[in-house]
Amino acid sequence: MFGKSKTKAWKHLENVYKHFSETQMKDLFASDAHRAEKYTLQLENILVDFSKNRIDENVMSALYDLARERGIKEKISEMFSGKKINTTENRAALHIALRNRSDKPIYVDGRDVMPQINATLEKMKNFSEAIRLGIFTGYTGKKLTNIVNIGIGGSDLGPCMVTSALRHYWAKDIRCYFISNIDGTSCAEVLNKIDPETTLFIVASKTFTTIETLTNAKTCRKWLVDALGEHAVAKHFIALSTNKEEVAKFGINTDNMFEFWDFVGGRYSLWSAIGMIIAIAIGYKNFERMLEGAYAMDTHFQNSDLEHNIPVNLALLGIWYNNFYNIHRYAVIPYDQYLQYLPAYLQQLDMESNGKSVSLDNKYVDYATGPVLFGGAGTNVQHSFFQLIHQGTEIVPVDFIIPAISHNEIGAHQQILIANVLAQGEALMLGKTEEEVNEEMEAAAKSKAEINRLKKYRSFSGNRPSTTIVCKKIDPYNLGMLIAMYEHKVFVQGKIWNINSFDQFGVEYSKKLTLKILPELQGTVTNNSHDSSTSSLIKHIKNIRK
Ligand code: G6Q
Repeated sequence: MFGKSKTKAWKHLENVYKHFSETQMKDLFASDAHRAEKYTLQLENILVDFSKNRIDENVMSALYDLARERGIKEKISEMFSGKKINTTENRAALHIALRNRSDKPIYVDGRDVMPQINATLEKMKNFSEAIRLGIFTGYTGKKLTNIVNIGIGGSDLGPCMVTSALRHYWAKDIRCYFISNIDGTSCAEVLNKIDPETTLFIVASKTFTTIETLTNAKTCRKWLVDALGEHAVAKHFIALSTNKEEVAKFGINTDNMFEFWDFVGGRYSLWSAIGMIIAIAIGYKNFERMLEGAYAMDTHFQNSDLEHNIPVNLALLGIWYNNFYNIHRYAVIPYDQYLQYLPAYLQQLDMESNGKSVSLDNKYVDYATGPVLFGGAGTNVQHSFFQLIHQGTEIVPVDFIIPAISHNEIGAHQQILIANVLAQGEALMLGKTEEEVNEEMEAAAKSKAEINRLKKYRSFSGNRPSTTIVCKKIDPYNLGMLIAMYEHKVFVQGKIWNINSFDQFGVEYSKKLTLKILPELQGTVTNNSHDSSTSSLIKHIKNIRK
């Protein structure tokens, strides 16, 4: 496709890079009073300012050419049409159907998937309302107010991130908990806090075969049965899955099962039944608002030209750094405490989708694909890894996300928060020269010797890229837009790299490896086929646990 056997647009970009790479953003700002305006896009209440990136018109036009060459518009249409773009698993990728608010049908194998999606949404609506109103109660008749989601990966990160992001919208008497890790601590810490009579367990697993989730669910089931008896299970356990058979085998009545389908990838599933805990916490109306927000972004993504398309622009910036500047990392820093889990969520979305090395043409790629993503909530991270982002030898492009209005407007908190995020972006871009340090220190009456000793340490190279995403307020609608924006960004990058963003054989491989070692640890099997490190670690740990 490209890489070693480079395409025209790719070669052109290499050439553009050669001439542009040393350009300083502060010079571009100085020479163009309209730069911010030129590189800002807005969709409803979300504004994306990408002017503090190492780009100019020439660079962007070459990047748009690459997107055109890769047929991005056509590929977007393919996804929305229900084509089986997940070729290695022979599946469509239809998370967009889950939030399709139009009357338009979407076909897979000639069958419209919308009726089943809408039927499940209706069932979710009824169930979540019945819980919130205390109509569906626990076995002893008490209202179910402790909602525990048991799931991992895609069946945990999305629901956990969204419920945390929308904490402000929770019903007053509802408490949400998440059990994901197989570490017994994960279960123990939650079970210690809740009362069986008022607890609903939601077992969320697409396959219903994931060892962590099933083990955690079994432990919780036993805890409940010990307290209330076997008959209580039907009133305290529901399942979210694509696998009816396994749900029944586990002992959850399939009447209490909320279905989704194989065309919904785990990391794209929070819009489906997997979002049940969200609907219970914030109410179905708000859940629906989130779907509407995502739909607004979907519509924008589908209909806007490349130049005005927010996810496309974000994707192209990532390609520019990853494949031309050889910067294979980026950070997402939400300046909002409620969004603290967003980086972890995006880490899965991005790294599981585009952490691939084989192209759709069944060839090993000879170019970089998905970058390493990390992040955390600001301002906290300014006091930890931001040192490296400001002065380290690694360049880390950053996405800053900031709501203009907080759900907790207390005194000057929000203004101080906003001042911090804007200061970071400006400082990263401008930097500070040794001359500027010199002047500053002279003004502070420092000695020549002192200035010479410290000026290098106190200077900043600058020209460090960032994108600032301002959201009016983190409400369900805007959050839906924001998440969909990142989903589509990842999609576009996958298409440019010509990889399948919708499979995850690496995740499945780890699941299998564990099942091989487990019986050895339990002493039921001996196996001599490991490398010597693994074998001696097994032996060492078994000795300690004797
Ligand atoms: C997501 C991945 C992975 C998956 C978990 C849990 O896209 O496939 O994170 O969600 O491994 O799988 P189950 O939902 O099947 O338990």
